[in-house]
Amino acid sequence: MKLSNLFFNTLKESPKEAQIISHQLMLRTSMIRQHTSGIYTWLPIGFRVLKNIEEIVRQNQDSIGCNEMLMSTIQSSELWKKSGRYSDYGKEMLRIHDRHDNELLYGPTNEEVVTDLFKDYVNSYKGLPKYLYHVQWKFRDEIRPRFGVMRGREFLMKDAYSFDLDHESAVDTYKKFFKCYLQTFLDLGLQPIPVKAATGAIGGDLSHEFQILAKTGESELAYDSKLVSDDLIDKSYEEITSMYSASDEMIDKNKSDVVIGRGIEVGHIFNFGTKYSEPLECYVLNNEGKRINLHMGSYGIGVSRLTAAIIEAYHDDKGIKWPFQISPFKINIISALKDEKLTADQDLYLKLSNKYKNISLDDRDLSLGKKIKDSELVGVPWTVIIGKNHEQNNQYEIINRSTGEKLFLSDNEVENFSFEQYTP
Ligand code: 5CA
Repeated sequence: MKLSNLFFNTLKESPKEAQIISHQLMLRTSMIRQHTSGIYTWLPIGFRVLKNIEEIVRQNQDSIGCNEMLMSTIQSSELWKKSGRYSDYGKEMLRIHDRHDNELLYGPTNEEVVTDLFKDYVNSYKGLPKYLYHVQWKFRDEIRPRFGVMRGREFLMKDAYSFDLDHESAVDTYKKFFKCYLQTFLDLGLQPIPVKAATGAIGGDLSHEFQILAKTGESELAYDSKLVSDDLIDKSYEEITSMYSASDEMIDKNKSDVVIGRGIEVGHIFNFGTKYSEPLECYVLNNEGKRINLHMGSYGIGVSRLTAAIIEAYHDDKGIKWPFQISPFKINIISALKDEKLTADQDLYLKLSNKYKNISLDDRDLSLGKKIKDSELVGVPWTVIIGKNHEQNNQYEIINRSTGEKLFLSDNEVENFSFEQYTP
């Protein structure tokens, strides 16, 4: 993309309303714009990041056999009355009346809808287990929306739902999702800490939150330092969950050998048995013709919250430092050559665009210094400068956003350079 076409501005100063660094940087780089309290427009750069995160989450869900679908944002109140949650949910639920005075709501989560859907499609135990998910906007009328998209009212969630024949098989499913979540957050460049959690409005008896460490996190955490080791993903569910980790009021202050920190909850998984399948009559018949209510779980990831959480994990005083796979642009090309030699940047742009998606070319009428500053602020992993070195020695200057290190490469070397090998 040519930056002269890109709809964005960069701000030198942090807007006053932003209290935490991710919110400040998201506003300073035109990723988001507040529409009204807790509700945001995703501007082009922010939207690119959101899509990249969504895609990594999607690939991981698909890898354990989940079916992607799309349920509506607006739901009927009927099912919620059956499950008993229509009154339980209270003021957090946005209730709407249509022209016929039917009670509708903007979905805060989808257990009821998916259970009602599933019962019509599965009637034999042979089709189980099955996993369904979607990535869809949710609305929760939070008392205190704050920190930008970190705690919004409208937010993007990946929510998956599992259907198993019995408790034992549902727990196996739960463990599968647990490991899948660890892998997802690692793929996003984050270090997840699973914490045994309260089940709240979703219900059930088995639940974990996935927290990532950040000074500005909303939850206080205490955890075994082994939980942030490199080989966590190779350990079994049992090994991992036997290590100590707790959040907020569940913290045992007398425990020794634990690290205290703050975290951001980026995912939450639940196993709640037949809590919804009973009232919504989601069952199969066994060989004696007896009704067996399905055992269910739900598994959420805060996709829009992750944009902010990743910035909390990766930034410095110059701006954002995106992990390569998340970055809105992978390489930003800046030319400092005079007009008549302008084709060198266009040539490189075309060549690199053949190899990588999402290359940017800063062709705006601005000084080299300002362009470099913007590249750093936006957090693009690599900046390629075509300047004096190119004129004199035919070399490109490559700057690594993370280390600040500069490399000087020839035409050939630039084309064959492994830009994806980058640690933020
Ligand atoms: N039905 C279950 C799992 S699908 C559920 O709704 N779980 S949840 O309430 O824990 O939400 C899942 C994830 O959505 C959370 O872990 C968090 O990362 C994200 N999330 C929840 N509320 C907000 C919010 N107000 N703003 C941004 N993200 C949120």
